[in-house]
Amino acid sequence: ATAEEWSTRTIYQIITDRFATSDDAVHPCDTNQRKYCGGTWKGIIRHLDYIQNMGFDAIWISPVSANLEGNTTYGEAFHGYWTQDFTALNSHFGTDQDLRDLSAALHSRGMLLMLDVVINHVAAPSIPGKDGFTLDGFYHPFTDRSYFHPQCFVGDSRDQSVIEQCWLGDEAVPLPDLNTEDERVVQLFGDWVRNLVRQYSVDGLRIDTAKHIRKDFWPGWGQAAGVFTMGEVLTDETAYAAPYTDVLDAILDYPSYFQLFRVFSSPQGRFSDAVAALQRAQAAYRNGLFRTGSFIENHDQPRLASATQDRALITNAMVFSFVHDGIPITYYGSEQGYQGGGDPSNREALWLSAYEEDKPLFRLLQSLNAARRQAMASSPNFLKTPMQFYAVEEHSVAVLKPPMLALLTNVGSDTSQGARWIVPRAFAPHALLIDVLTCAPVLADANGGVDIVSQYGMPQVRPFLRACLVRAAASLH
Ligand code: ABC
Ligand code: CA
Repeated sequence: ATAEEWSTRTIYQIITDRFATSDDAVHPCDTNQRKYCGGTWKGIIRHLDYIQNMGFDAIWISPVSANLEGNTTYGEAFHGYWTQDFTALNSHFGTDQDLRDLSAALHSRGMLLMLDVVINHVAAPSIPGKDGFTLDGFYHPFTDRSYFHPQCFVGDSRDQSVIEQCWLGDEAVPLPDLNTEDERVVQLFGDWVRNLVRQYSVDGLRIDTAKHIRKDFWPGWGQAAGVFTMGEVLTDETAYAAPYTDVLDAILDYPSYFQLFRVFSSPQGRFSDAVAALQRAQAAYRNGLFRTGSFIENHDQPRLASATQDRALITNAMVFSFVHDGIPITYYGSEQGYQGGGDPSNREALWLSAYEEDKPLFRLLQSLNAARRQAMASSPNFLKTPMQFYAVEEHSVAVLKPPMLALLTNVGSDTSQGARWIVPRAFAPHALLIDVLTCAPVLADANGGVDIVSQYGMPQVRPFLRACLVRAAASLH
């Protein structure tokens, strides 16, 4: 699918090993062990109703290539980022047929499949020369050391040539870096991705470690892929991330993430900082924030609920992601209130939740997906209108993306401090607005402005449409 098609979607991010087992067996799963827990592609197929009921119409799953087997200092390759053989699938996740079935099952529901792909590196059980390990003959199709950059570790270097040509990982689990300057490697990866996309009817790609490969590698490779590409550029600097939006369809918006996490994880965070970051991104990225991946959690970062238990803050964070210009991405488990901290604690098994749908955050995501869909349907310009920020205060902000208006605050539920949003001329005079979360009606004033005071730190979403009815229908169901 194209970037255009993806921009209408919302994505549910899955760690394949941790989402669902093939037969719904409830395997124990201690995240600290960093071992395979038994999740599979078949398991995902069994629980597509769960994802679709929440309102998502796309999923992003773990890398699918065959990984290093056995244990390491950092456990097993359950996350899928430790490729050994690009020409084979990770058999822990299922068979070739299972992956095709998953793709077909998604498509028959009108959903899209995004694969995570790792082409910067492979993984090694040891540094070359130690414990009898050698790069020669260990990997496919990169059969000998001539396909790799010489060993040196990226560490915390800020030198871009080191970032691109040295190795990630460390001496315990090195990630040998492929020589993506070598034409043979360029050719092999072009063929590889073309086949991968075709074989499994893949709709989009999340590109791991995009900043660790030279920028001019990406356009040709993206052309070979022929589908939407979204790069992971892990940085907190907008100016560093921006050039990657010229060579890929989109990036995951990490620079804004860091500010948003700060604001939504504590009443100490300031909206002025977050808004500044978002506006920098709107100005610096090739398509502004359109098509960027917007997220507050993923498998590398601590879950929001590990930093705050305040339902009001968490609700505000979720709301924002759905009023965003970009593509909202929700990390599996947040709907169940999962609270894991950083890697590996944030990779909990979802089957331990019993996939309970009658949960407040599950319902919230349902409402927000429905509201976003209604906004798109009722207003053809919704996706093309950049969000605008009004009434920016340290602890509150109004985000207007017509017909949606999100009134956000991080004062939290534990305070007598209120928030007040005054937004002039946002709607038609005397327009009837309905809060998506509470169904409460509000009338805009004679100039189409609103003046609203918050209760208990909860956000308000007031689109001029009947999202409320959609929600009522969804909760009957
Ligand atoms: C394993 C263990 C970890 C252990 C680590 C050494 O080894 O599980 O507990 O600490 C996969 C697995 C991981 C595994 C790694 C390494 O492989 O999922 O569990 O960790 O073996 C991608 C994926 C990620 C994946 C890989 C590797 C890459 O999303 O899941 O990890 O294929 C760099 C890369 C980034 C990469 C990340 C893990 O490492 O750029 O693409 N993610 C700074 C640097 C970043 C760096 C980051 C983390 O540190 O600028 O380049 O990311 O090391 C500050 C933050 C900083 C941050 C800056 C920008 O902002 O505090 O951390 O970035 O505020
Ligand atoms: Ca590299």
